[in-house]
Amino acid sequence: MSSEKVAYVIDVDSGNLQSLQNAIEHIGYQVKYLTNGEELMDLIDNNNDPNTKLILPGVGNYGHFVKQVNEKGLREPILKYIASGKPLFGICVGLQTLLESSTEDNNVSEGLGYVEGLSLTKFKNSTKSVPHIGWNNTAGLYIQGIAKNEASEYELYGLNANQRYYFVHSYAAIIDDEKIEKLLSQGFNLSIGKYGDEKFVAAISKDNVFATQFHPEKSGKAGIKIIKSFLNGEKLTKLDAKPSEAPVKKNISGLTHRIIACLDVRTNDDGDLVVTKGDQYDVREKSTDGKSDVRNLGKPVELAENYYKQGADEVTFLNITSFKNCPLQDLPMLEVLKQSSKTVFVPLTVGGGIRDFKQPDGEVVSALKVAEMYFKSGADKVSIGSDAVYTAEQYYDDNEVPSGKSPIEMISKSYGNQAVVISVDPKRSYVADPKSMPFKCFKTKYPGPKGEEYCYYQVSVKGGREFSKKVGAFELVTCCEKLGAGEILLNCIDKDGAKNGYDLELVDFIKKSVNIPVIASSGAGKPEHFLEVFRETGVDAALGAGMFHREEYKVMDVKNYLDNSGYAVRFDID
Ligand code: 1PR
Repeated sequence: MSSEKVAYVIDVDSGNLQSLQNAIEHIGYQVKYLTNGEELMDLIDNNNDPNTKLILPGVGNYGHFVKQVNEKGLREPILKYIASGKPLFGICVGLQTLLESSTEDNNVSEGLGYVEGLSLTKFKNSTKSVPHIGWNNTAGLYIQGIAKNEASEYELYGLNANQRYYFVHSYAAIIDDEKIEKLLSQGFNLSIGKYGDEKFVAAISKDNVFATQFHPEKSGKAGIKIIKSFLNGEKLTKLDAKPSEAPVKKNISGLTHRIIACLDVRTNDDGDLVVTKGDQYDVREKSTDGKSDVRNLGKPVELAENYYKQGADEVTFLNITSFKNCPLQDLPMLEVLKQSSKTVFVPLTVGGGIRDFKQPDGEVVSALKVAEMYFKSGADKVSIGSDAVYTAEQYYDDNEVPSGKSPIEMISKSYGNQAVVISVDPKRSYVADPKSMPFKCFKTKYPGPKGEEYCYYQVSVKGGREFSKKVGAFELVTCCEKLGAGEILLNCIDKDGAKNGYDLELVDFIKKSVNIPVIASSGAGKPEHFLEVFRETGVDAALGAGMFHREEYKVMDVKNYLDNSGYAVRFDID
């Protein structure tokens, strides 16, 4: 008999399963994918191993996912598998599918109904960013047979009440005390999350079924522990230490501010793929001998792993130049993603060149297909820069009517809003009279060279080399949000590499312009700058590059500083 340990994973072509596969393999299991009802029925009928483990992962749009489940004949087989008593683990949309229904998609609303009376609704965005993206902890753990005040002394499938896990979703099973009581009376265990003033189901389990709204495969070592506990059948574990002695620094509850490490990647003049870093987007060394080599700060895969180990909540790769005359399948960034996702178990974003791609033979490959190749290589999100500007220009030219065909719309429709980040490359311009400008301006505390009291931000394409005459930063981000973008990565050409802090006025201006999360970027030089941008602007995440590459600070220095200042940050388990 083979000693191979196998995890079966349902694959209905939705989102990035590579990360889950990497996490499962990291634990020592092989992955076997099941792509339709017949294959699952075969597993139910012919596999007598009581240790069979099935995972139902889902990313992105609920309607798209449930439609795939239905069309591939999986609805009845999944329910039959559950009835067989063998273990099932639902992840994210996998959890959502176990519920009764959702309001996310008008055409497909009916879930599997395993959890009766529970439906999905959208988080309210009046006081918080939606999607809910980032690291959150449980605001209440309920385990059958264990007193409420003792539940945090236990781990449910490795889920620790004090630990933080990575969430990314706009819809949730929003719940109140009455519904919690009802589910408890039906025999469910629950982990309840809190986002703003809304409570939602973060994890649920009963008998042989366990499901999480968060992504364990993207939740660092704490998440790997959950997958391992499920695969090894470790349902309930009593912790040795009391919660106060658990390996978690401070238990400030709720969503943390994310600290992101960014790697600008390109080939240098010797043809090597390197992480580089610019000053106001100029990545070449200034030397007196007339040579101006591309600054080389290390290797992308090595640095990414390094930052993961230092505690980065996410890693972003920006391919800052196009790889000309390179067939799509040979793009070096695909391999970077493939390798990095084997060792980095937090979300990975890739940007640069997410647009319709012209192959050397002239064939044009759609931006959706390009994004899909990155997702399949291990990326969780793609970031769109230049193409977002062109899309916004077209949108305003068309009297604000969406074409339905832009990469932002196409990718977010297939992979969910959370998978589409807009990378903005703005530069400040001063103006004396805001009415003279077609772009939204604001009054600045720092007047321009001629005493101009107002400013706006031009947006650039091609890495800061050309500026749009049709849209400014406000017009760009508001348009992209309407078209389906899930997050804004807000760079700033003036501040890039300057090490003197973020452009707080810009960050505040953009944060107030949209309801989706905003990542502040450009200018971080020390941990104090992170605190400053979170305190002054309420931005959701902040990114650093040069200060980490030059090894002036580690990611953990920033986190410790924020933690000591009373800000919630994520610390992984040892
Ligand atoms: O236009 O969709 O192909 O995407 C190109 C991407 O590459 C965009 O996201 C654009 O921001 C980026 N990019 C292009 N050229 C450069 C350059 O530097 N010459 N990098 C570039 C932009 C900004 C951040 C940087 C922060 C933090 N760099 O990536 O990491 O400014 O730096 P700091 O903390 O050291 O100040 P498309």
